[in-house]
Amino acid sequence: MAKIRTWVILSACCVVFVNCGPPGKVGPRGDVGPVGATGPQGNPGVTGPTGPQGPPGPQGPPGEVEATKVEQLVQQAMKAQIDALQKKINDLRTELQGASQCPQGMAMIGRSCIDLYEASVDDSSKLGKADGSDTTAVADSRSRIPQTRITWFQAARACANAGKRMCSRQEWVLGVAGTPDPGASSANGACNVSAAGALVSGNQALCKSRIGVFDGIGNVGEWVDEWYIAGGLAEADLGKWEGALLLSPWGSLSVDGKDGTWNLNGRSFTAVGNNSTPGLPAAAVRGGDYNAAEAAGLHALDLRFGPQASSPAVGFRCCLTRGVALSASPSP
Ligand SMILES: [Ca+2]
Ligand SMILES: [Ca+2]
Repeated sequence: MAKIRTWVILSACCVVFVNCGPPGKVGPRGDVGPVGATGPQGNPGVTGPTGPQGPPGPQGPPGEVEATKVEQLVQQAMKAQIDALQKKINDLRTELQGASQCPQGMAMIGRSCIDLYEASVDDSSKLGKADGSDTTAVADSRSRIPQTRITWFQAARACANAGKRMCSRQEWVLGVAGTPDPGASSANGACNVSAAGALVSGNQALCKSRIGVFDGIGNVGEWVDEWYIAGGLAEADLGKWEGALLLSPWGSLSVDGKDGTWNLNGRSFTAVGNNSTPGLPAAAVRGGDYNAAEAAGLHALDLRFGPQASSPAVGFRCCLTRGVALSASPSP
C-alpha cells in the first residue's frame, strides 16, 4: 500500500513538473569501503595444564635430636684432645721442674739427686721378704733414726717405692765427698763412728759433705748399687782378707789414711752372725758405721754381706735421675 502510494506520488510529480520518460537503469555498485579499525584485544586464554614434577630439593638441616648427638660427639673428641694435650703439658712441666731441681730432702749431683739423710722408711713392718719381692715400705730422706736390718733387695725396693733408686758407686762417692773424716772420735758433732748404735741422721752437725749430705761417713753403713764376686782378689791375697779388717789401703787418698776395706775370702754373709757362704756375691756397703772408728770414711768399703743379708749397722740411701721417676712396679 505504501509502495503504491509512493509510486502515485512520484508519478504525479512527473506529470506536474517534468515531461519525464521511464526511469534509467540503476548505477553500478560503489567501491568496497575502507577496512574498519582493529578490534579490541581478545580475552586472555585459559590456564595451561599442570607442569611436570620438579627434582627433589637439597637435604634439609639435621633435626634437633641428631644435632645434639653430633655436637656431643664433637665435644667429646675435642675434650679428649684437650685432655691429652694438657697431660703432655703437665708431663713436660714436671720433667722441666725435675730437670732443674731436686726433690725436698735431696742434693744435686749433675743430673742426679742424692738423699741428704740416711734413709728411713714409712713403716718398718712392711719390709717383707729378704728378697724384696713383697716390700711395700717407702723410703724417705728425713732427719730420723735411719732404717737398718734391711737387705739390699728390700732397700732397692723401698727406694723404688719412693720413685727413687739405690745410689750408684759414683753418686755415693761424689755425694759424700768433702765430709770431714773424724778419725776414731765422734766428739764435737763429728761423724758418728764410736757409739753403741745409730743416731738420728743429721744429728752430727759436722758430718756434712760439700753438697750438704749428712752421715756419709759412719752412723750406719750404706748399701750401694754395686755387687762384686765375694773375695774376688788375687789368690795370694786371700788369706789376708779372711774375716779381717784391712786398714790403710788408700794411703794419702783418705783424710786419716785408715779407711777400711772388708772382705771374706770368697764368701759373704747371708745374715750377720750366720755362717758365710762361698760363692755368694757381695753387695757393697760404703762409709763405715757407728762402731768402725777410724776405719769409717769416704773410702770405706765393706764386702762381707750378701744382698739378702741384713745388719743392725747397715742401712741405705736413695738417689734418682732428675726428671725421671722410677715406677714402683713390677717386681724385679
Ligand atoms: Ca752412713
Ligand atoms: Ca777414716
